[in-house]
Parts: sequence; C-alpha cells; structure tokens
Amino acid sequence: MSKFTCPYCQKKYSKSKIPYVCPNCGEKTEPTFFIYTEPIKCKHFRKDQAGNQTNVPCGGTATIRLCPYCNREIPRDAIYTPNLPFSIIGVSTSGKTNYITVMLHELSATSGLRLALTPETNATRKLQNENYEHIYKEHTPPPATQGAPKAQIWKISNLSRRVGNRVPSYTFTIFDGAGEDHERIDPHSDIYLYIRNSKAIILAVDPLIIPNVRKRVDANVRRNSLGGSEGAEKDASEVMVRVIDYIKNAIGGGAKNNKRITVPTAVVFTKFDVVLDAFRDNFGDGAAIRNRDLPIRSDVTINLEEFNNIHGEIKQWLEDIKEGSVDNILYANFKEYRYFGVSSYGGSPKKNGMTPDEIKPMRVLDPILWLFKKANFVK
Ligand SMILES: Nc1nc2c(ncn2[C@@H]2O[C@H](COP(=O)(O)OP(=O)(O)OP(=O)(O)O)[C@@H](O)[C@H]2O)c(=O)[nH]1
Ligand SMILES: [Mg+2]
Ligand SMILES: [Zn+2]
Ligand SMILES: [Zn+2]
Repeated sequence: MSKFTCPYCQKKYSKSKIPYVCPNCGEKTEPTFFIYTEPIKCKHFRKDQAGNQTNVPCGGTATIRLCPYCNREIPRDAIYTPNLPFSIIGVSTSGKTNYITVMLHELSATSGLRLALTPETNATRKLQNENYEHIYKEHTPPPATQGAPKAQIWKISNLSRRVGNRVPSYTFTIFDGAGEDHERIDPHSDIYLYIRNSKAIILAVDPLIIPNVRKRVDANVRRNSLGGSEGAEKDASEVMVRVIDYIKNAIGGGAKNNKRITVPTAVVFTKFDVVLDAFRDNFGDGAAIRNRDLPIRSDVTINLEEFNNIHGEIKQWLEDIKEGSVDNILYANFKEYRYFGVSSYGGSPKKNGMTPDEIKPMRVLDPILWLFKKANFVK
C-alpha cells in the first residue's frame, strides 16, 4: 500500500494507519482490510442513556479521516490523489496573499487551460471566497496574513490529459505565510516541514523595495502599493539573501550549505503594473511581458519560449537598475529559477488602498504554469 503524506503536518505514513471516525458516536474504527473497501462501517455499539454499552450496533459509517499524527481531518480526495505541495515565500507586504487569491481565481476561471480546480476543505473554500470578495467586490485589500500559516488544499485536474475515464489529478496545496514570520521560524513548525516537502517554490519579490525603482515611482502610487506605509528602501540582493537563507534552513543543510536548491523556483516580481508604468524604456510596446495572451499553444501545451523571453527582459532590467547582482545570487543558490513579472490588480490601488474598480490581473498564471510543467502536471 502506498505511503501517504499529510497535507497539514507533512508526516509520511501508510494509508492503513489512518483512523476513520464515525460522526454518530465519535469513535474510531481502523480499516481492517484495505482502505479501498470504503465506506467503513462503524464497529461500535450504542450506549444507553446512563452511558452503558448496549449490544445494538451504532449503524453509522466512519466517514471522517484523521491524521494519526496531527489529528486534523484529511479530505477524502487527498487520500486518492498524489500530493503537489507548493510554497510561496516573501517578505511582509510583498503581495503574496493578493497574488495567490487572484492566481487561483484565474486558474479556475480560464477555460482555455482545461484545468478544473475545487477546494478539498471548507476552510480552503472560505478563505478563497473571503479574499476574492475583498479584492474583486469590496475593493479592499485582504488583511495582512497573521498567525500560523494555513495550507490551502485544492484538487486540481488536467482535463486535456484525460485517458479513458481517468483524469490526472493532484491534491494541490499552497501555504501562504505571514511575511515577518520568516525571520523567527520554529524548525518544528508546519511551514518548515512544508517547505522541505515542496515540489515548487514561488519567491515573491516586491520591486518597490528597490531604491532605483522607488525613485521613479510617484510617491502616492508607492504608498498605495505598500498598504499605506512608506515602506523601507532595501537592497534587493540583501532581501534575496535573507529569503534564501530561510529556504535553505528549511530545506536542510542550513544557510551555510553551498549546494544549490534543486526545487524549481519561480522568482516573481509582484506589483509589476508599477514597473511597466515607470520603465517604458525597458518594457516597450513590443515587450513579451506586455502581451496579454495565455502562454499556451493551440494543443494546450505551455509556450516556454514566452517565459524565456520574459526572463530575459527582467534580467536585463535588473542590470539596468543596478541590481544585476541579484541574478548572481540566484544562480549560486538555485539549480532552476526563472523570473516572472505579475500584477494581481493590473493597476495600482487608489486612495485609501482601495483596489482598482476593475481587477485586470496581468500574467499571474505564468509562474504557476511553468511550475506545473516542471512537475509534469501539464505538457
Ligand atoms: N500596485 C499594486 N499593488 C499591489 C498589488 N498587489 C498587492 N499590492 C499592494 O501590496 C499590499 C500587500 O499585499 P498582500 O498580498 O497583503 O501582501 P502579503 O505578502 O500577503 O503580506 P503579509 O501577509 O503581511 O506577509 C496590498 O495592500 C497592496 O497595497 C498589485 O498587483 N499592484
Ligand atoms: Mg499575506
Ligand atoms: Zn498530519
Ligand atoms: Zn458510530
């Protein structure tokens, strides 16, 4: 029987270890045979009013699956579909939550991709709905992420790769942490183990920390794109080194380890609407990054050439704004990385940080599609 990885605590164990709980009586029933003999009948007996066992069977079905280690409820689909864990990492207010919300929405709403996305847990559905309402309907940005990071658990199916009745599907999980947690991370925390298990990393970088970008951007636009604060000027290389140390500590080997990280990493510059407005000389009308078409060909395969072009444009731009050393740092630390530029809103927030009237996401699917291709989920 194959091993199962808990989408919450990341422990690996045999599926036969998963206890099934009956919602009627709250008792656990271990599957005696194979897990595939679901539904599992509750093996307990009813209690009388005084709390004594009777010989009347409970009659319930043990439908709740619990992780034997962390005791959290495992969604049914997670047991039958392989796990595809992705991490998003970046300092506070770099735009992670907005990006995830908009990207997941686009991923399910873009029919040309032939991907089906459904939440596996109520908590996932609720979080996505709440953040979606904030951004698209109320036009207020989602609140800063607080507390222990939560795994969002989705089932994702690739309809274009159906074989007979079988549609390749994964349990796609994504962890959105609070930025400032990066500095003081507990090595036993879920997020640490989660990063260690991740098959892909999204490294979110806010271009508005870069001195030569800040100089060119109107002060109001800047404030509105930093959740109302002035933000601090930072050396992009320094921020990169800190985030990479954090990833290396989590992945193992520690920050001093000079082996390159082998997990494919999308280096995503967020809030790119601001950069496109301020750097017309770098990103002219013909620039690949301004193209609004989906990066897929007519046979629903990924157009990697488009990603190569965008990578080249951003790399050149980094050199032009005197941040070329960022690329050396990434090259020294990642076996496979690529630059992306995205805008979750398609424009900068208005007064009081309200999101634009019309949300026009720009190139938000690129990083995820590239990583899906690296994971062999799409062609
Ligand atoms: N111009 C512009 N600003 C954006 C965009 N996306 C996010 N922002 C701004 O960035 C702020 C922070 O975004 P979040 O998504 O909350 O950032 P975060 O990385 O999740 O922050 P923490 O949860 O604190 O770690 C928002 O309040 C907006 O002001 C965008 O696409 N364009
Ligand atoms: Mg957040
Ligand atoms: Zn668990
Ligand atoms: Zn029962």
